[in-house]
Amino acid sequence: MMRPPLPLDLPFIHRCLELAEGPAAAVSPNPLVGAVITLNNQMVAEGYHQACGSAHAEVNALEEWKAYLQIHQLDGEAAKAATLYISLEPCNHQGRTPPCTDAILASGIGTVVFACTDPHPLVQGRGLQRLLEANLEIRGPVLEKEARWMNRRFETTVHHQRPYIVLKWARTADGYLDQGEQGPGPKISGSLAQKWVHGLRRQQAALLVGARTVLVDDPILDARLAGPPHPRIAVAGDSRPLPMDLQVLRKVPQPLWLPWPSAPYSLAGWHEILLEAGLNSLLVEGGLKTLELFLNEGCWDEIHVLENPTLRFGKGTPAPPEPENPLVQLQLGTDRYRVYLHPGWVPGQNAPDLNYLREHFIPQPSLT
Ligand code: AOF
Ligand code: ZN
Repeated sequence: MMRPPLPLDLPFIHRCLELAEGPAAAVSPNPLVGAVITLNNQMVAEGYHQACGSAHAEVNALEEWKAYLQIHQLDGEAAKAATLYISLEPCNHQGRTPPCTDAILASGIGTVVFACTDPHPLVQGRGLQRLLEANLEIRGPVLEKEARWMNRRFETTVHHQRPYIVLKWARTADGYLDQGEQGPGPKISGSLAQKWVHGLRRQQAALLVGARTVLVDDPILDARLAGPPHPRIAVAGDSRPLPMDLQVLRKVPQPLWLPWPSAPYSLAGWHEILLEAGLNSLLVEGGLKTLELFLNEGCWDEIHVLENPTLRFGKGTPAPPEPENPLVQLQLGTDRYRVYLHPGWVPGQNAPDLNYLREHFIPQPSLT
């Protein structure tokens, strides 16, 4: 039977979201999912989806549950009294892994509480339906906006057939990205901001830079200050080969190549290539021309700007204009940090409320 959630469901679904929220780079193109199993309102098992192709969250939690049953010498009757909490409706189809509904039914667990349904065309309520038909009690949705927001990369691919797009740039106090003809110039951001950028990188499936930026800046483009997984590297440009002694090519000899769009500008081709490669999110790190491709089409979800308030170049490549009303504005070490959310994301409607969103973008203590 489908029932509305109970107040006691909230903390357990909250824990599912906490478990799930990991490095999105590892699970792409899949969603982030967390699961908890309770018995008499005590948490006895938990699990999360760790990487694309590996076991789903509920399967991992069920493994722990089986061990709990054995240790405490409990039988099937205990399973009937147990509740499985899950941040996403269980799948009911054979993908890279078998349907989770089979595993849930085999476990004999009597109640399932979910945060949100799975928008994947092969699921869309079918997972819940199957469990209902087998007479399980189902409660939900719980924290639906928060759960969908956590999976905004996955949701964007399903609903808009494109990756979730994050633009990022660093600028001087007088509004320059680099010193233009004179080369990149001194590093703009301080060490704390760089650490934060590495955290932002490992949350996306891929990093994109223009070929010219790779040549001129010779960046390393990984997430070493935050740790693995490192996102895939994509390079935009014409097909001329780049010198193999560039730092990024020494590490990743074959980056994903995105041919520069020809007139009229269209990013649709890039979206196709990225989705085909299983990449559900993209951090665009420049240069200006590459950023402008996305800005001119209004094709972005988040913009992150780091500004060094004491560094001035006087001339060079101007930073793109910023939208109005940053969602977050704070000091990050020696830098000013601003985050913008595309107006298509409306707090309280297709995204969580403003306070939740702001909190979401405040750097985590582990990075400070
Ligand atoms: C769940 N629990 O933890 C996840 C789900 O190829 P597969 O087998 O990994 O299936 C991927 C699809 O399964 C993915 O598109 C999404 O619809 C769902 N993800 N479902 O029950 C999980 N990660
Ligand atoms: Zn599944």
